[in-house]
Amino acid sequence: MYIPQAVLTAYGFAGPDTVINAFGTGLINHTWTVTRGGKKYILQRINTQVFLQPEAIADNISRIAAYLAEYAPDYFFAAPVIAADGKQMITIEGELGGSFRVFPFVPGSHSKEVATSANQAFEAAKQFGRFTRLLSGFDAQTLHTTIPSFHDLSLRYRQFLLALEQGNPERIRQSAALIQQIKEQSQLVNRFEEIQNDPGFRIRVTHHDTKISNVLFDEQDHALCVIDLDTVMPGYFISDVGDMMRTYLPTVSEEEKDFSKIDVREDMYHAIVKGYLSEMDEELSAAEKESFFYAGQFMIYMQALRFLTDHINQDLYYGASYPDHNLVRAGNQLVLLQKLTAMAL
Ligand code: GN1
Ligand code: MG
Repeated sequence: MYIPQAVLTAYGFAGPDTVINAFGTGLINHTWTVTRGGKKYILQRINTQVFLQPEAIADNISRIAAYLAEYAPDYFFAAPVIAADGKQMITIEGELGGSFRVFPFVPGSHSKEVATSANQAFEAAKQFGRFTRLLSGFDAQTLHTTIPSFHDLSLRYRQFLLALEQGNPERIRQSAALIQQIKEQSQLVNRFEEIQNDPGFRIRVTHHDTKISNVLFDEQDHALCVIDLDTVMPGYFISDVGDMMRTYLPTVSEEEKDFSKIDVREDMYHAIVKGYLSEMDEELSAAEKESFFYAGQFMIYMQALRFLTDHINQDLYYGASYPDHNLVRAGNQLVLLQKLTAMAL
């Protein structure tokens, strides 16, 4: 992926003394580390096919930063670096362009690709809970929706049904077993619709991408803060708790092809609930507190749906690095869903 010279210039990174390396494994944005003058930064190119209005992200982040500075001044917030023109994002038009932004690399911090202990899951869940709690006085509805209907399970299900009508016929035939499994569990969509109509469920400032690599840890494995605020939008807590379940519970990642290795780590489940409630206990209603288990099912099922829909639509959204990549990912998520559902938690 190409970084335009104008971007490097805007951030003072032009010239031979800058070392740039690829960083992380996100599926949507491109990320690099930049080292210059003894300082380290994170440079990111936002995928503008997915985030159609990158300025909306910048505006959300500025407003959240201003709110936290006023009402939670002790909260550690990893604010973006302001470029030469005073903006927090540089947009370059054209095919080789894109929207770029830079964050300072927090000294002494690290992120993790996988959660390996219940303590890490607790720490991460606490930070995501804390983020939402500290913003409980901020009117979530005033945030821009950076990806419309991002976690709307009903819409995702309709998109899946549409793909079954209009997608690649060969791939539809090949996916028959997984399509069947998705259809058999559509009561999870009905449950989501009940939640949408339940006054016991509140819309809050929600992160929507709670994988462990979006948490910064210090050297003692104490979590410092959450990062990657691109999908911070109004939402339900089941999105955040659910994506932690989806990504911290399994023994292997969504990329694992050997499904016999997929198992649910029960201690991770309890650590997520405990960590999240350590901040959100007084915020959540009784109805919400009864939905932790559903949260996991909701997010795993939605991810299976999204991967399978994308496979049928010829990998337009996620891309594929080998044939049937998204079919394998969907199969992985359905095994995980089955393992979680079978557990009496
Ligand atoms: C995408 O880019 P990344 O890996 O942070 C996706 C998430 C999925 C995830 C699955 C904007 O996140 O919703 O859960 O892939 N983000 C977007 O790996 O679609
Ligand atoms: Mg992300």
